[in-house]
Amino acid sequence: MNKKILTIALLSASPLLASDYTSHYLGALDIPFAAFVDTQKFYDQPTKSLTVSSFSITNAFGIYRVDNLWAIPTFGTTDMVEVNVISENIHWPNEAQLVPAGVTPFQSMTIASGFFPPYQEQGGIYLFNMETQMPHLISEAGWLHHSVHWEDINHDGALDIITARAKIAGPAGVLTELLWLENPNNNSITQPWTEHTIQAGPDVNFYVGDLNNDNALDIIATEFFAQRLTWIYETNDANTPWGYRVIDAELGAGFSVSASDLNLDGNIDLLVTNHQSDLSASVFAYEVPSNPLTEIWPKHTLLTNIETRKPGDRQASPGEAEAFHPNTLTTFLTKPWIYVSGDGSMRAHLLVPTSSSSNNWDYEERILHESTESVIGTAAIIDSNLDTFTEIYIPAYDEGKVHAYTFGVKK
Ligand SMILES: [Ca+2]
Ligand SMILES: [Ca+2]
Ligand SMILES: [Ca+2]
Ligand SMILES: [Ca+2]
Repeated sequence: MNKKILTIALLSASPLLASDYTSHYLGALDIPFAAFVDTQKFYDQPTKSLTVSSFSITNAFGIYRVDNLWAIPTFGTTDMVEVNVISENIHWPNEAQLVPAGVTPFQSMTIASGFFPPYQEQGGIYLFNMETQMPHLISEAGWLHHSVHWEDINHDGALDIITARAKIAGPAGVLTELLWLENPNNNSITQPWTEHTIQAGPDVNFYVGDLNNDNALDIIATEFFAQRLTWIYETNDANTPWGYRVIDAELGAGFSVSASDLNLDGNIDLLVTNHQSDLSASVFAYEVPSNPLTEIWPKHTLLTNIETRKPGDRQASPGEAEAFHPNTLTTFLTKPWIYVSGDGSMRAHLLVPTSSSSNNWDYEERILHESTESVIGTAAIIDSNLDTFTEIYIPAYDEGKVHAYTFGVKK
């Protein structure tokens, strides 16, 4: 074999340059009412575990933990793992996230909880001591919260919490706000943390980062009730510490937001979904302009007309969207694919870029998973066995299952 042929043979076998990937079903875990799935690294585990939040109007609530996740893709089966209870006592848990090291003198999680009444009443942010299984409410009760983000807002060396919340307030409508909870910096979790309102409007999901590299925080909120996408930014002015701008007033009921370089032009982009019951159900990308205060944020529709197939008044589509690489070796080398949990579409959708050009925002839609009866919740995307191929763990809420998929090179 001459050298040239050998080189071509090696390249064609390399997942780095493979143009396409196929998915493989690995099996399912049984978890009743599985709604949100995430991965976290617990101190007593060598690799990341799966955490699953579950809730139901039948008052079944739970946060579960699945260890030995590496065994699922490695053995091609879900039989090797077991599902353990973290808590079944928090009403309507949404995201459960490990607290960063050093914040509490023991391993703890934040549990953001609450839903529409009557599940609003006990909603709030709980610090959950994993050693004693004791939850401590550190925010005002009676609001529905979805998640938290840790950031030292007042620069005192102690991480504080940014969160968004909403309260159904009867005839007055809905109260919404983005706020931060001030860490008392004394290891105390038995008293409420001081609340600082940032901005009315944000309510469920938000992203925190520095999008324009000016060392000032940017928060992007998908306002569900006000139906718009907004930018909240840190200023240098102590009297007006936060600014606010509407990016898109035509979003519809805002749902998920994340940030990554989708078109591989070196600049971070926003990946946003709405949550609509009609054919305006969509996935959008927004580019961050060089002057985010004065310029339009260019908007691209990546997927629209998502059909809500689940019957019922409150059903809508999609859920969250997340950029990922089917093979982690191609990170930074090729455009990411996009995973979309369909929620009421009862499908898990994949968006595969059809061009490597950064001016092209076209995607081919593929259906990774389809259910006949179940809404699809928030998935976890991770290479659980470190073989460079990514796994996706997809909760099918009404089936009480978490389906596992992995990827391989298309032959
Ligand atoms: Ca602080
Ligand atoms: Ca910034
Ligand atoms: Ca970009
Ligand atoms: Ca893998």
